[in-house]
Amino acid sequence: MAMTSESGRLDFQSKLRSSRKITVLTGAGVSAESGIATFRRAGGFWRRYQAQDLASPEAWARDPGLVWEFYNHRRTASCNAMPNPAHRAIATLEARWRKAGGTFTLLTQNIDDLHEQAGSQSIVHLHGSIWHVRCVACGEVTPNRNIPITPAFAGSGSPDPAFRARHFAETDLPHCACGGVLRPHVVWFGEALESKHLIAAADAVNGCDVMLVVGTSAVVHPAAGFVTLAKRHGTNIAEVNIEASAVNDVCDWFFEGKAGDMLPLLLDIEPA
Ligand code: BJW
Ligand code: ZN
Repeated sequence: MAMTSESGRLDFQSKLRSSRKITVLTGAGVSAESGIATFRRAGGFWRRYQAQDLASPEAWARDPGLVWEFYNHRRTASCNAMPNPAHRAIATLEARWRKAGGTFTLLTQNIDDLHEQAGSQSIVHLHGSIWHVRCVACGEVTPNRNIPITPAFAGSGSPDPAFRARHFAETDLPHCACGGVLRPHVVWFGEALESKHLIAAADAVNGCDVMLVVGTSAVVHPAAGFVTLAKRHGTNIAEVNIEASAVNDVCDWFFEGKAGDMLPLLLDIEPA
């Protein structure tokens, strides 16, 4: 749909103000202004790889050291990043709605914790967390903020295609107390999202008055499917993005621009 006009913005804000239940879906674009790379297009390259090609069980099976190097680099970027005005505007909206007795859920595809740092509370991390690891042998999930992930990865992870890559041996990888190799606790292509997250997302969509879709290309399922599901439930949907996403045609409003510029203005309202 075409970019929403000024009167459309007022229409959106009026609808939002009278909403009891709000659900927000975010993607990599919401963290872009915090310096965290997106997945697709030009911004999604790490060395000669497209980011989503490393976020796969096939890449892990082929070369877990390379995958850990990629995540080690992203952990460093996430550690150095700060929430931006978009994260803060979403957190403020939640606080206002909670105080007024409304319901608010943030569904994020992002594995960083910038939403939490901004103060968001009701968050569903659909694709996992960069700050957790999981044992491939016993399945135990543990928080882990080590940078580098093991001493062998010190100084590794440069995204520069000219970087002289080295091969990491099995002994260089992080290990669980049981002896199994640890992997990032994230959801790769072909892997199932945690059922508790799918249930929470379905609950958030069910009966929601307004859904806000921010900074996602909306090509990855099931996350993108929650937008079309909301539409089928009769929810009004607003998109904030620098370009139209794959779900743009089901949106009632399209606010074209950077999330950090648009959200503080759009969400500067109190519940009715
Ligand atoms: C700005 C901005 C600014 C920039 N301001 N905006 C139905 C149909 C078709 C396919 C499928 C389907 N159901 C399942 C599939 C298969 C697959 C899939 O979706 N494939 C499609 C790509 C074709 N899905 C899966 O495999 C999922 N699993 C599954 O369905 O399992 C079923 C199963 C059941 C039972 C047993 C076994 C299996 C899993 C999907 C996992 C996705 N994982 C990743 C990696 C996570 C870990 C990590 O981060 O490393 O998730 S891939 C990657 O894509 C990552 C992201 O969360 C996700 C979405 O990307 P996102 O956030 O949209 O980023 P970009 O880069 O694409 O877009 C950025 C946007 O921001 C752009 O629009 C910009 O314009 C915008 N932007 N700057 C505002 N400043
Ligand atoms: Zn283990």
